[in-house]
Amino acid sequence: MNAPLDTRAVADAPAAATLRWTVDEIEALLALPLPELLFRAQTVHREHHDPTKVQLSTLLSIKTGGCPEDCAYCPQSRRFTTGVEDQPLMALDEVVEAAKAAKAAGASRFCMGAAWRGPKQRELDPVLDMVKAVKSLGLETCATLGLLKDGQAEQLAGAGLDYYNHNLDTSPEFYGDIIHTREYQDRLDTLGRVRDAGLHVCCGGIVGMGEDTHDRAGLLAQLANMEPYPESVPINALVQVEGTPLHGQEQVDILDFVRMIAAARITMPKAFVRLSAGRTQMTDEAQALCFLAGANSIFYGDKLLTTGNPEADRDRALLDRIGMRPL
Ligand code: SAM
Ligand code: DTB
Ligand code: SF4
Repeated sequence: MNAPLDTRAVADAPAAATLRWTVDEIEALLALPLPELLFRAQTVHREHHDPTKVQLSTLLSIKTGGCPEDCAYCPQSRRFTTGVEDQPLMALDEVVEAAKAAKAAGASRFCMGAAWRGPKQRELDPVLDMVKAVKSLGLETCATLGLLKDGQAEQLAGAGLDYYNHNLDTSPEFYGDIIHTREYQDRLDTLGRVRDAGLHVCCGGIVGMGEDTHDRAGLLAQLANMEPYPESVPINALVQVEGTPLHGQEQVDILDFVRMIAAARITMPKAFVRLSAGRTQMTDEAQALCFLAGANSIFYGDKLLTTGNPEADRDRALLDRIGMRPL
């Protein structure tokens, strides 16, 4: 049977020059019997978080579609015909209205997403105004604008940005099957700039793109071995959009998705682990299992960027049903 595993449940300080987590160790976590894995994840979760609290982030696509990149999962790439309508950068007042509505509905963080490879300076300037305005409403701010050049993360931090989201998406080995227009290292470089500017890092990935367990472990190892590891870790289930190369992919087994959440919790004890895209296809019971596995954040609001998310009142009913409260 399974030998007891050193899951390093409480060790989040790395020994110098050694990896906090190897890919093999994380793969072994993912292979644990589910009751064992969930117990370990819950033990870690309770050491660092109130298990009844969930953080709510609302997303807004401030610039939609027409993206030059070729991320195989993404409905916003201009290389795929998906029916997403291109929209230029939104006006400041529209963004502020959406942020006010998100706050009134109970969100604590507002995340602005743009379908860019990365922002040009003339594109970043109006986003800085949006960050300032959203921050002044008393919301935490997050942006996901693609690759950042030197100095851009500092400008965002200066405007009052709290978090920058930039996902690694998958393991370094599988990455080349999904994206060809930018390298894994480009993403790591942007994450380094974000960290150096003093911003909180939001970084995670997608499950269900055809990757194997080794790739899932490889993604988590990349994240967990960052120094420090990300404060926020979105785990997305692929939302299959017709016209994207990944449409028609075999659906991920929901219990494997739960395992991924649990392994993220164990390997990054203090992080907010976000049960992200893909919730519209999940039952209340599946989502409850994700919370039991250590998820403590969700995207809240009727839309993600271009695809659907559960209605806000359905989410409030779900949280009520399982006795969880917004943070
Ligand atoms: N263009 C910027 C970039 O790629 O960094 C920011 C927006 S991009 C849509 C943010 C993230 O959304 C991607 O890195 C990916 O992890 C996630 N995402 C995009 N399409 C998705 C889909 N169909 N299913 C699940 N996650 C998706
Ligand atoms: C993240 O990890 N997931 C969010 C957010 N960060 C930007 C995006 C999910 C997008 C799902 C597809 C869509 O709605 O376009
Ligand atoms: Fe563009 Fe971001 Fe979509 Fe990739 S994930 S195609 S960079 S919007």
